Amino acid sequence: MSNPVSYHRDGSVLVISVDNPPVNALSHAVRAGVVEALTMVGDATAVVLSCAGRTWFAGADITEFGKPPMAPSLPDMIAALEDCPVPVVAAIHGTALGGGMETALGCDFRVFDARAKCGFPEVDLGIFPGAGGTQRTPRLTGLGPAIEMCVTGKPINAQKAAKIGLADSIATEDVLASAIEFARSVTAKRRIRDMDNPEPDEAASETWRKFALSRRRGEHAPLLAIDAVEASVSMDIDAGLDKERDLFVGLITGQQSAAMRHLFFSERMAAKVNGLDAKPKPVKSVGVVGSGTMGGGIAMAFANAGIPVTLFDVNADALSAGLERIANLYTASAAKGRMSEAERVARYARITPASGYDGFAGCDLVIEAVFERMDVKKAVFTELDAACRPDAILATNTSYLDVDEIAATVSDPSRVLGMHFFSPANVMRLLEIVRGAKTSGETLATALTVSKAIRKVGVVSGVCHGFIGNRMLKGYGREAGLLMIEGASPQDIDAALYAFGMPMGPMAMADMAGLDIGYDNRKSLVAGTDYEPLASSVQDRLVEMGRKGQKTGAGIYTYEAGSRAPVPDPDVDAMAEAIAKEHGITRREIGADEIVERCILALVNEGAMLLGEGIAQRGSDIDVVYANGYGFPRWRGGPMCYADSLGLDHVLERVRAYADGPNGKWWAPAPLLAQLASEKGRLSGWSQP
Ligand code: 3H9
Repeated sequence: MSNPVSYHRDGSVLVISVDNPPVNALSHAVRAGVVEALTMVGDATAVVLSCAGRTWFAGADITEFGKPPMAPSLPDMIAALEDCPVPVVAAIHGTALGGGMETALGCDFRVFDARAKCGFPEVDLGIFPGAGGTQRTPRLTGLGPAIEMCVTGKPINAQKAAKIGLADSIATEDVLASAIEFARSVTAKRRIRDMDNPEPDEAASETWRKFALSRRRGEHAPLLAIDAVEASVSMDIDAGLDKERDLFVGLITGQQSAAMRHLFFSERMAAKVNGLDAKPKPVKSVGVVGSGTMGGGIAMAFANAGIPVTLFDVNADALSAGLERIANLYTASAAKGRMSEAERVARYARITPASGYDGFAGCDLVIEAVFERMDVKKAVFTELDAACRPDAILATNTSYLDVDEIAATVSDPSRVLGMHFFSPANVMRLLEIVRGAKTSGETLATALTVSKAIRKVGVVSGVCHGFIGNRMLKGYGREAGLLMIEGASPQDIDAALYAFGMPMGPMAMADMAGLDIGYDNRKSLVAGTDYEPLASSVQDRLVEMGRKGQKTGAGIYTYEAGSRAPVPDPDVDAMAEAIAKEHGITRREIGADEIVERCILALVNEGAMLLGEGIAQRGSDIDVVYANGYGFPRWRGGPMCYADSLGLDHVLERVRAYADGPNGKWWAPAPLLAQLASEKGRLSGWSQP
């Protein structure tokens, strides 16, 4: 491999350039090259460190984590920058992230391109800055901003970086030329390690601890990041760096970081489909049929990404209401400072209402988001077939229905596929891309590219009832429903799964979604074959009483007017008790461990089942679906990764035990689970041969 580091003199300045595509990760060759280049200072009066390509260093090389360390380490390289006898200036463009930002802090000065950003996203990998970021940042910014950056992981722009002391200058023209100019003007080094300790800031520590405990619940890294940054107040820099390293090593060798790194790579891998070499078609304008919550959210997702949208609804009043809802959402976002006024106006202006299907005549892609009923969907696709260009891609947003049956209604089914968004579609990152039997490679490749363009994580699924996510959820909901009959209260079930790390338990979730959705969906299924009727018996009775969940003020829980806080209802416990009696079931105390085990292993077994059937391409794709669409705790890596962490032998043994139990017919072990358990394989690492 050619050396990614080169250097040349620009007058009195030594310019070191790094070129390690795609994101200039600080791999071993880069670190070694920079250390070596720094020995070439000679009679130079200053050094400029710069990167080629699209960005400054995007961080340590994550692919090296978990492998034996190779000197020089990142801290060694940063020490070499600090020890350089002349001032070193960082010329930052793109994103200076993680170890990349720490490298910049090892330099004496930082010149930012006006569009550059910097941040510490390590927390999303289950770690925190481990190459001095927790000690050097607060010496420049004070404690609060340093903690905020480490705990939220959110990058800040160059202007904010200048405001809090991280950027010394902002270049409006060429950043390298500006940095060289800057380097000529500096006369002395200004190492952060020689600066005073920051002042304590108890209020900031307290605020961000609270934030970490609620918004990053269950994660170790954010709280330890606060401990590390706080150490900068009282410890000298070397003692602080030692403390940072000790805590960092504990995190990077732990299960949480392994799980979050697994998701990092899995999310990028999901976009790659085995054997797909077709080129995507350009998508410059999109149509959406149906202006309800889902259709509106989909329209916003495209408008937010700069893609013009035509929105149509057969019901003119619904269309006006949908547009008004979109306008209100944009106004609320702008009021909260999430977008500028100009941006609000521009995004809304990208959505054009249409008065008929002929409004889609110029669209490259049209997405149907109407009522979840096969006859309605088919009627829409027949209209689309007549109104759209023959090469336009037609997508259905169905969550359960057979995409092949829908595709059969159009003259060329190769241009049909499912694009299953998650609500709210303008916010949720997951997009299930459902490949029908006749979907062409070009259609699939286009949907994957569109997914990235609208900043979603696209995961490809085959056709089956509920695709990857909702099909697996069936087992999870089934066990929750059965546990309620067997003796666990709804609040016990929700508390156990919340403690496991889910954002809310299945009972509260069912109430939020509306109990009637499952009820209606079950009508087209066969009780006892497709689903376990006992598991939904309480919910069925509730729906028949008009208790459909939050929207009717009562479901499994009751809700005070205007509140979303679930209030346990003894009538529901009594109902579960009565049903148990009718079925001759003796109710018993059920602990949190059993609740979690049954609900989560039901997910795992179903996941292994659909991997074996070829519905999902890889185990890691399933993890991506669950982490991005269903709130599965990222620090557990997704259900497949979690099963691997338990050990597949153990998982199989427990699944077999449930298969021998009273609801055993639903627990037949997935053949792939049995196979991988015997081969000492991993579900999260498995992919279709
Ligand atoms: C760290 O720095 C620890 C230190 O504090 C302490 C150390 C002692 N390493 O995302 P993209 C690959 S931890 C290796 O699609 P984009 C990525 O897998 C690090 N590879 O591009 C993909 O590969 P492929 C802290 C990396 O334009 C390709 O680059 N830093 C790394 O949408 C393109 O990636 C971070 O967490 C890496 N660090 O977004 C930043 N980063 O093509 C992580 C990327 O084979 N990176 N790759 O699938 C990012 O957030 C985004 O990649 C970035 C570009 C915003 C930079």
